[in-house]
Amino acid sequence: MLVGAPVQSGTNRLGCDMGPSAYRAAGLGEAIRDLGIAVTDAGTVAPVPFAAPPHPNRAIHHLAETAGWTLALTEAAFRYSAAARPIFLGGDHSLSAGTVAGMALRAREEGRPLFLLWLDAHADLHTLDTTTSGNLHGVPLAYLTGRPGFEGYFPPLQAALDPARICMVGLRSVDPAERAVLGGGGTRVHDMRDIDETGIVAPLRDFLREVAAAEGLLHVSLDVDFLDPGIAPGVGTTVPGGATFREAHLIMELLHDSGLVRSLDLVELNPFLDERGRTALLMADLAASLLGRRILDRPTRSF
Ligand code: Z70
Ligand code: MN
Ligand code: MN
Ligand code: MN
Repeated sequence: MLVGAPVQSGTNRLGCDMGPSAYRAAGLGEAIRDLGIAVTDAGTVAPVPFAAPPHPNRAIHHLAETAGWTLALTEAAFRYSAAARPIFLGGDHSLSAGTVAGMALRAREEGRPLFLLWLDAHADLHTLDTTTSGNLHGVPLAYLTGRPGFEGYFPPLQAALDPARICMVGLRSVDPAERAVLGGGGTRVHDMRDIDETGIVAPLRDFLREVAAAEGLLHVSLDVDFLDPGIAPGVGTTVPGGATFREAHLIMELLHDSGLVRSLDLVELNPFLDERGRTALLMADLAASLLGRRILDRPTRSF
């Protein structure tokens, strides 16, 4: 199920609100249907009002609006995941504060643990007190793991994520305050150097084995800037040295084989910065790879 989440309050560049339209224009729904998978479009979520007081960190902007999106998307993710596998069409990465919080409620409802695969150049581990850019797409993982300082400013977190059930892949731009807490609580962290040295297959298989053994639900959050800007230029924060076309597709295929993915975020696409839709098309292609096999069959759970 496609769910539009045109959030752009978490960044300082306009354009992410066009993301859902770009994915639809790129034919994401048809690409999934071509795999023989039924797909419906739930339309577009809207933020709800949220009263947040001014924060002492004066760098922060659009706090109440981002908190309102978080509340709306928590509810939407919980509701849509009851009978479908939602794909959230972003929107900047602050939207994951809502979608993952909602999936954590879904997992709790089903009596299963939630696991999170975070594919991103960035750690997104700032708290409201440590962010210096004030861009709230840099805080979702701190919120989701229940780090202090969000009380009263963001919706109360009903089910915090266990940091030991998070796997971060693709890191290559981390701020000092994030560096200080990176890997805390047992989070798996694989930066681009790890991928260069040893590849992504072994660590990803290891994580997927853990998800399967725990009978967990897996949520995947794919930030455009995980990919190399040479193949994915349509994003506000390009960071050189990202994942290649083949690395990204291989990850999607391993995820497909695992049969474990319940929900997906596609975030940070900025169609205003894209080149003839190529980033939207690539992200749609990756999402389709995650959902279905197009070349040779491998046995399910061959990870
Ligand atoms: C930086 C900050 C960020 C995404 C950029 C960058 C954060 N750490 N997150 N793009 N998805 O401003 O806090
Ligand atoms: Mn991000
Ligand atoms: Mn990023
Ligand atoms: Mn970004």
